[in-house]
Amino acid sequence: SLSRRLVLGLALSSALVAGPAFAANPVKLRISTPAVDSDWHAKMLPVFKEELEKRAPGQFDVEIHLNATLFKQGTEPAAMQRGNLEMAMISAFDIAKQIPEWSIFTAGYLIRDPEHQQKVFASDIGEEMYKLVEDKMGIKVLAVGYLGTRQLNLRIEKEVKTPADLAGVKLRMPGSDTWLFLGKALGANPLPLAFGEIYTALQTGAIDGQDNPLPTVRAAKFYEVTKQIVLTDHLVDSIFLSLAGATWNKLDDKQKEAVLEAAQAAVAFNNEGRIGEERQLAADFAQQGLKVYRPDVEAFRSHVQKAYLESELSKAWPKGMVERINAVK
Ligand code: KDO
Repeated sequence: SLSRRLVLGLALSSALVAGPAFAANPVKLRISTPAVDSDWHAKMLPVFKEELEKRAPGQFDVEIHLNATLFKQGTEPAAMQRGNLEMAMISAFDIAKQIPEWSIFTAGYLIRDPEHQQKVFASDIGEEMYKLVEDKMGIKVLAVGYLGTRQLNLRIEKEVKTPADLAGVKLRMPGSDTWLFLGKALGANPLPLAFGEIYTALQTGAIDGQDNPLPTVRAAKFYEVTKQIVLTDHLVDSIFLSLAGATWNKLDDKQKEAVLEAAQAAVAFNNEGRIGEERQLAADFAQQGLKVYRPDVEAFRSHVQKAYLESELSKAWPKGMVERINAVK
């Protein structure tokens, strides 16, 4: 029939036309993350989806997969590189596995605060470092979000004032060399474990503690199975909202702009919510009966900075980069 031929003809022409996807055939963007639903970096994903829909109606099909149900924590970059996943929120630790220069952003006590983080990545430093990710990993970083400032959260009652007090303490870290290095630099005995297994490990005593920003301690309910929070402020952590290069390259300029703007809107939502909540949470946890205190932060800072500067990791850092990062005001 004529209408059948018309439909076939349309389908054929849309398959042949390069450039913007047709509304009937939107670009699928599956996002995989270990984040739990009430954490800010999970809540920012529907914002990304809405903002993108506003800017490019019908052109994208954003699918959000939380709790590492689609891909295991840390496997997202490889999945994007192999063409099995379109989007993820990756960490500097994930990137450092493939680009040693990036381990600079895994170092404790380098980025000073969320504002410093935003400024560093908005500067030529960010431009250079993102280009490495694009060139060497084929991954496009869309925007950097503030994951929060990492603190120690322990189930044991021992008071921790200096790195020496962490000797023998089984501290869960995410599973990669650079994460374990950070745990060791803090003075602890680091054990690798996926995010989704922390709660049970705390509950059963398989680990003595974990480190995460306070909003995550709340969202994942770690406060239910721990006794204290030691405010070390040891890592101002980032999360990079990223797109597989193959997907990025399929987009036309307008779609690229829409994706970048939606990513910015999402991280702005995350940053605002997280920074506001983070200010409140120490007091909230104390009120719930957890012991919350500031250790000798200078002792942690000098111990951690020394460990990084004397390590193999820092040999791969771009020349002069520490100074350039420090100079960002
Ligand atoms: C974690 O496993 O402790 C961590 O905070 C590491 C981050 O890089 C990130 O993967 C995060 O978990 C997840 O998004 C869960 O919040």
